[in-house]
Amino acid sequence: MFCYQCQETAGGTGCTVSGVCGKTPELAAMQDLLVYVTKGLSAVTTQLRRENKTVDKSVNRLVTENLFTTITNANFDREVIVRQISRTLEVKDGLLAQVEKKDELPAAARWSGGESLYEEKASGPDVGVLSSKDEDIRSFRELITYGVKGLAAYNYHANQLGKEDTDVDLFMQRALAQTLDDHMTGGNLLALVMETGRYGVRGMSLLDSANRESYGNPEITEVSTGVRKNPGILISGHDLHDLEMLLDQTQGTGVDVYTHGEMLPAQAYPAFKKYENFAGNYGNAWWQQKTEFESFHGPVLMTTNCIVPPKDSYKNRLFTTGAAGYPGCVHIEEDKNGDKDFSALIEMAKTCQPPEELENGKLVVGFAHNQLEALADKIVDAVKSGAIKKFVVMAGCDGRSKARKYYTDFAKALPDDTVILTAGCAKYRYNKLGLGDINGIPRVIDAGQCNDSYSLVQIALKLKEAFGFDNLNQLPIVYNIAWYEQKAVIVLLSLLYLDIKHIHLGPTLPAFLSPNVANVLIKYFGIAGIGTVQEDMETFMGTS
Ligand code: SF4
Ligand code: SF3
Repeated sequence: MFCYQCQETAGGTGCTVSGVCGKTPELAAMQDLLVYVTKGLSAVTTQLRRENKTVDKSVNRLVTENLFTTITNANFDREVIVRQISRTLEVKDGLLAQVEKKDELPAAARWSGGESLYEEKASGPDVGVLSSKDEDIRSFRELITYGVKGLAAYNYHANQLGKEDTDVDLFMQRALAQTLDDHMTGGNLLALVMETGRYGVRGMSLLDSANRESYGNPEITEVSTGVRKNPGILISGHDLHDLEMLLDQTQGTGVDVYTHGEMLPAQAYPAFKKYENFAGNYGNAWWQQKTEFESFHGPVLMTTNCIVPPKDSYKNRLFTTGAAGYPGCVHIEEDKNGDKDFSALIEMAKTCQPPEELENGKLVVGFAHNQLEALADKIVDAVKSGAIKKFVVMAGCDGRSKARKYYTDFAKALPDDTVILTAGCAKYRYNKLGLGDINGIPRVIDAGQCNDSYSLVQIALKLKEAFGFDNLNQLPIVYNIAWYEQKAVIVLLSLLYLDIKHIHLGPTLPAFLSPNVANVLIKYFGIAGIGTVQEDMETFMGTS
């Protein structure tokens, strides 16, 4: 195996024996093959469209689902991946028969074979990261592929809420096809990286409107981190539609529903507040789940990444749904109407002890762009009066690397006249520090999940307008972003597309950036890594 798609890749270069995330070589091989056949399918659909032929919308869903399934910590179930490969090949073969100019298609589009051939194909020279021999071309291709994977995750959630943007789907497929095209030069691929960012903004905007139209505009909300007396179900991941179905089905059962990790921001949507059994948030970011799922005592529903391979002590209580999966854990399927039956979790919860208290505090969430726009005048005044000197965007992911303590220390060291703008699970490094407020504006402004980084962009655009600046880089905003998996890649590419300069990315730069590609990003965008807290405080604040 060779995988370097996430920040925790072994030795900072690549997982080759097994994944730090728990991915086995067998699973890695099948995920590589799934990406390969999905690219092949995308080359076929892109060619068909060029030939003015229609492609059924279900194919868009298939591409989105396949990519989402392969992001870090989403699906560890080899059988699911094998099934997706077979389904993809079947669909692809049917479409391939309609292509007139088959000679123009890459090998991945023409390859087909039964399940008995998958292993051999997956470990052969055509499949996987190392199939691109030139390290810079490989680097660009992987950067685009990971960006498109992140975009697929957001597209998937929007699709679940009945929203789609055909241009996003078509782009994803064209981009995947172009990563197979040997005529694409480094320059062409750099342009495609930027285009990926452009569609990243579009995908996040699509999901933003899907969420708001379905559940209302998030509003400032105090969330308890304590526990109640009833047994509970813990829901984690990013899928709000799953949460809605779970809340509906738990009414009157005596079972409470708690959020975990990236589900915390759901607490700010008006539509969910009507449920009396919607309890607080339990625990922290994904990587602490081994202890937190244990002490929760009740069933846990993983709607997306990040799954940590579970301990036997609670594995029977771990359920997956959507693109998430883990072998041996019950997967809740969607029926043909898109509904899911969570009765197995509810019945189990009734037999479980209530959750054990981990803490008993409050978190303030709900600063998505509408809420921030309502506060814009107050924020602008605070900046003009000098009460707020700087905003620091610290959005992104959390992870288990010890180096991430940097983000807690950095947040603590920030001067009192700075405000942190955050989104994603990176926030758990500093959202319980009690950093206070500035004239009623909290010093940690939490816009929501990683995809809600879109809200941070919206507020930056609003401030730019309020100050009459020409571009976003003139604002008193600095970027110190933490990344882990591929959704952070699409967020980063979206920021680059918006021409945001001098983003610091940590705790390490992606291993999939070759030295030359990294230099391009440094030269054009001023991207940098992180240093020590003191060094970075000087860089960002001009003070230590
Ligand atoms: Fe390694 Fe990350 Fe790939 Fe898992 S996803 S195998 S930790 S690089
Ligand atoms: Fe976190 Fe996995 Fe990326 Fe959605 S839950 S930000 S890491």
